[in-house]
Amino acid sequence: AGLGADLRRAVDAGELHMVYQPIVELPAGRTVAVEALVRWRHPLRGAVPPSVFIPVAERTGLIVPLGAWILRTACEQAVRLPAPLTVSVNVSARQLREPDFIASVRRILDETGVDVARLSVEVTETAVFDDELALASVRALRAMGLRIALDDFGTGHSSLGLLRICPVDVLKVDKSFVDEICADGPPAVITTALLQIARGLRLDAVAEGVETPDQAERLHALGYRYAQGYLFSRPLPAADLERLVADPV
Ligand code: G
Ligand code: G
Ligand code: MN
Ligand code: NA
Repeated sequence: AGLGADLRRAVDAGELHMVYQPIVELPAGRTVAVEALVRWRHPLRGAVPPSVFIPVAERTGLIVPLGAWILRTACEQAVRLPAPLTVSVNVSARQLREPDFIASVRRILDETGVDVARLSVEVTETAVFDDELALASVRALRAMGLRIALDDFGTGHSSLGLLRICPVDVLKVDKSFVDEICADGPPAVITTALLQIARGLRLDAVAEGVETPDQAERLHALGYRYAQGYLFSRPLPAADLERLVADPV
């Protein structure tokens, strides 16, 4: 069977689970938030990465029930984490365009009893670019009290004009820019510029994909306050995350 049919079966069979990657405050590395990321352990294929199955789910429309399951699971996790830790959930373009999306979010918030202040959604520039339906959903989420993060910032259909029409609280600066940073390398022109934009607009900036102490030091020196990446932690299963935040090292 194709991946689409397999994925439909997998959702029902409980083969999917969520992992959570810490977003930390520099320089100490205290966890202030987590990003929820979905994982699929296929009984035969092994681990299928979301970069493979999320596009399939978007194409087939399965992202709608899958996205609802992801949001519900992340909300249940947020309830179990100590305040003021927030949970950030990726939402795809297809979900944002679904007429029922906002009603479904409302239902999940009600049923899980999560405080909306503990919840962010991550959307890409491309998802909201030139799409009034998607923009309306983002505005509705913001009006409900969720924080909005622009994911992979700088790599999509970038238009700085988007920052004027789309409500945003957090810029997530893409790993590809962070990769260019090293202590004795050329000046980090794009990461510097993106931080200035965030500051000017009073947004938080998160540097993504930080892998080396060198990058973390340089980001801190540039003025970055928040970072995420394998240097601090891989995405963790719920139990490991709960241990980490209960007993920080
Ligand atoms: O976790 P990983 O780095 O393998 O994710 C690869 C891609 O899949 C990223 O672009 C990420 O945003 C996306 N992704 C991971 N988890 C989710 C999810 O729960 N929902 C959606 N819509 N995308 C996700
Ligand atoms: O597109 P999005 O930013 O949502 O994707 C996040 C993805 O990046 C997650 O799948 C996560 O596994 C991956 N990721 C997080 N930190 C690092 C890192 O330090 N290095 C690499 N290569 N990938 C990372
Ligand atoms: Mn993300
Ligand atoms: Na990203």
